[in-house]
Amino acid sequence: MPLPLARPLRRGLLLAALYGAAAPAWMPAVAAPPRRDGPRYAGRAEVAAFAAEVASRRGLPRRWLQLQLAQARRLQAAQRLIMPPPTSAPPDWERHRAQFLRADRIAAGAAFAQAHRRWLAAAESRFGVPAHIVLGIIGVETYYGRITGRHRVIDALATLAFDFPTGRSDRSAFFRGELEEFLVWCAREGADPQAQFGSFAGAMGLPQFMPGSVNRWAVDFDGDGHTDLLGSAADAIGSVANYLAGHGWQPGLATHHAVGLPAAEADLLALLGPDLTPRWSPAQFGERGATLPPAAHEQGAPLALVELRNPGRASHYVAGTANFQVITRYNFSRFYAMAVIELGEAVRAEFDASPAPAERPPVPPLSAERAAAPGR
Ligand SMILES: [Ca+2]
Repeated sequence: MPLPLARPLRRGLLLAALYGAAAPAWMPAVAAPPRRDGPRYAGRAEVAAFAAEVASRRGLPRRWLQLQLAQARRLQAAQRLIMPPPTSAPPDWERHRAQFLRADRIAAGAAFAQAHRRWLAAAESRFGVPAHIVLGIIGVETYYGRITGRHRVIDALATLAFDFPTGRSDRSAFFRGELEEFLVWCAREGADPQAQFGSFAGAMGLPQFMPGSVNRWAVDFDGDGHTDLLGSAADAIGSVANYLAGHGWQPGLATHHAVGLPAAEADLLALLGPDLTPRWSPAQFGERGATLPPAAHEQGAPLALVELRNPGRASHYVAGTANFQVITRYNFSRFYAMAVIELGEAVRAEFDASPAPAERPPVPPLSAERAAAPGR
């Protein structure tokens, strides 16, 4: 294990600063980091014990771990935002959809698709995950790199590991694990733990992977020797596709089909399962009085009736496949999955409709892409 070196992996931010307004649309916006005025974690007995545990468990230098953790500061925003709001509005699919299916986000997605089309094609070829699904996830997560989080990851994770707020189920053990994974990643990459920025919960980069997911699912898709989900759109694209493939994505299977509802409420209730697991064949949908397009019958794959609620108004329904459920492994929410799919489809349509720029360089053959993208 090489000794960790200070190499901030924020090439995207640095490039965006250098290029100014000419920076490509997908690049992260440059924003001043928030003030860091919480108390440091130096001197806390449980932090020192954690450093010793991680040192022995993961073979990292104990002194380096202690030095890094001692510089972490308690982040009030993490404590506040990890708590659910006191009065949250009931789930509303149309409102949720409207947050993401906006013309500006769709245009940003088309620009991102244009800039990185060869990596999207390479990821689709290698992992079987369609480009528009990857585009939907990166667009919902970070607006194509514009909103990747302004909090120091080490502050966020240390706060939730050692000062998880009371009043809800304690998830500090999960965040201790994520803090450990973060330090392992920094050591492996030679990245400075004090210079990594992400969400209030420690999610990182264009796809907002938690550090444990970075270590398990992220890939060095551009083959530069580093796994960099913030500075390398190629790595982000390959990593999202690898994550979905690793969670059971079935190449060629649609995510969902339109569905006509049965007339009888008993049939509707029967088709609405307890979760998103596809339990019914298209023929069984038909027996319950639900109608499906020919493609659903041709594919023949099991389906789940997915309700997307609109309080006070009619719900929206689709027939979800196993691939719909796979998207919820990224974020456990049917609204999330449907927003990813619809944003991805809108970006694809925008990209397909936009004229090819005169200066668009030729796309290398996919075989060359595969050669440039080494193994997981
Ligand atoms: Ca890379």
